[in-house]
Amino acid sequence: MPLEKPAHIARELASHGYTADREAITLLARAGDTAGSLALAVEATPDGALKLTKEDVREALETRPEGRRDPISEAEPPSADTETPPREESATTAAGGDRGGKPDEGDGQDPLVSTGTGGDRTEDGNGGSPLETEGSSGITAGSETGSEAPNGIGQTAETAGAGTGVTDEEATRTADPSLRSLEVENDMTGYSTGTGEYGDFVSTFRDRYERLAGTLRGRVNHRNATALEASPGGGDAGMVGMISDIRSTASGHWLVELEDTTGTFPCLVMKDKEIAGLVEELLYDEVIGVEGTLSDDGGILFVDDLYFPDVPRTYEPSTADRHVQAALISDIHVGSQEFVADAWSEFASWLHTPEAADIEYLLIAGDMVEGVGVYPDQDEELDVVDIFEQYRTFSEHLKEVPGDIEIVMIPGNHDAVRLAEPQPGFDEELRGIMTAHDARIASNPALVTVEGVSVLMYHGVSLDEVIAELPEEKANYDEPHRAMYQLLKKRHVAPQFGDHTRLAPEAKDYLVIGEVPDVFHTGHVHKLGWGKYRNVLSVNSGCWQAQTAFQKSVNIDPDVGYAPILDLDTLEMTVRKFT
Ligand code: D5M
Ligand code: FE
Ligand code: ZN
Repeated sequence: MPLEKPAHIARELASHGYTADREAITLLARAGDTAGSLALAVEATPDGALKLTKEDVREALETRPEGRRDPISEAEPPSADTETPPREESATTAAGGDRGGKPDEGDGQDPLVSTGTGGDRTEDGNGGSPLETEGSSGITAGSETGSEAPNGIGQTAETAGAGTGVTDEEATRTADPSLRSLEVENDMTGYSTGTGEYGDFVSTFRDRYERLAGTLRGRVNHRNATALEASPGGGDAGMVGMISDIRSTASGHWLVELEDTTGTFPCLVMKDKEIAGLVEELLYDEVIGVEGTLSDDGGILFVDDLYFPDVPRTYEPSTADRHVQAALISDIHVGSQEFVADAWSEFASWLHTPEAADIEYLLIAGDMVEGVGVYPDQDEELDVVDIFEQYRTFSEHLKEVPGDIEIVMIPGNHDAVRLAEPQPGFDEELRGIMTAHDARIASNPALVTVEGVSVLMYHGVSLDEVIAELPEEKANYDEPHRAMYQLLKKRHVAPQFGDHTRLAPEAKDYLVIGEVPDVFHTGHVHKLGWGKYRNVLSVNSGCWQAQTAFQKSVNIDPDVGYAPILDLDTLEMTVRKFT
């Protein structure tokens, strides 16, 4: 394998325990006698340093003895763009936006990733929107992006690939770290106060209720449960409460019991009302508002209108002030026999190419490793059986990623942190293993603001629950973004407590979606899907793990080796496929 390719240099460095800036890699790729230069650069790197900088490489090359130069490669420096680009599959834009309310409305136009690999596709298979493509090498398909269209019709398109015309200047383009900004909010790492006592659950639910009720009270003419109970019958009434029970009555109507801080009150949704269709979207423990009329005896509220905390229809996301991109991935599952190391390496290699020069951030939404004892019989499919060894191996793979990319990681259900949500970020021991890149480690969930764009990162265990509980057309594994829309609508990442989703009681409910994010990023279900709900771009990244025996048994066909790339200045998406 020729060492000159940037990817190979990165891998070679990773094997020595180093990450490297892209510019350092480019310099090495251009230098003759790459192996010798690499050895010199490593020697020139200060003891204890984990990252090879361009200065280290320059210093090494300047002091290189003449005899070690390679006249052939100096005459024809291999450039980064001679490397075979990854096979790219389709990429379309998150078209859609707010189409007037319910998450399912207009979703027929949400782009779906198709698997075509041809370089001359002109449609995204999604309503005939014209898209141009541009092959990156003439061999493989180009990536495609489309700009947002309000209704999926008449999308314009632009190409994303750097193409064949990349010059050496572009190849060495470097990021200016002083332009970057990255803040993490709602990170509960180190702030867990819960003892698991009953009182902690009361605090969590109270906080959830107060914060979500706050968004509903202005919209609903409400009274509390005790006041409603004391009311004489008849007349208009409303309530804001947490769902404590949902039952169908003998005559097919729905009895929804709402709870607030004063008590509970029964609310009846008649089956022939239009809003009856919303009942199938309801989950236990979510907070809603209702309005209607009190029965003559005052004992029940007949519901005419039902409100979710929701995202305001007028929500306008923020964008970055410059053209810069973030890759949104998850579910790497290092340590599993099904971890697809080749696809990962191809992705990491591609990040070193000029095409990926604008990618300055990498967000990883959980399941770095396969873990141990997560599911029954999981040990039969483990490649690395020791959890710390899994993280060490993961860390080695992460070193293949350019050293100048800012990384944010949150844990998932396979990671070695507590399973109950919110999950604190990795402990000191694991951080010590994953020191490369100096990644930002936060809790699951966490709100990460990247150059003004707020990204709510959540691993996504509750998506299984939303998909199991809601009708197929509202949430399914093939369109995981729709399940995400439901979480946005409920303004809570894991509303229903007690089934798949385990909750760790804390003084505050960190799972409430307090501030509306500009982007919502999840993983877990190993399916790729994205779309916009009321202007909030929802992206479920695929995974880097091929189908497991369990997934085969239940017909889960994972989307493996996809890297959704987000333009932070336009909030447009491109998806790259690596095999
Ligand atoms: O889970 C990936 C997806 O597969 C997610 O939708 C849960 C489901 N899954 C995977 N293995 C199991 C088992 N053994 N039981 C139930 N559900 C499972 P992840 O947790 O990311 O591996
Ligand atoms: Fe996973
Ligand atoms: Zn998971």
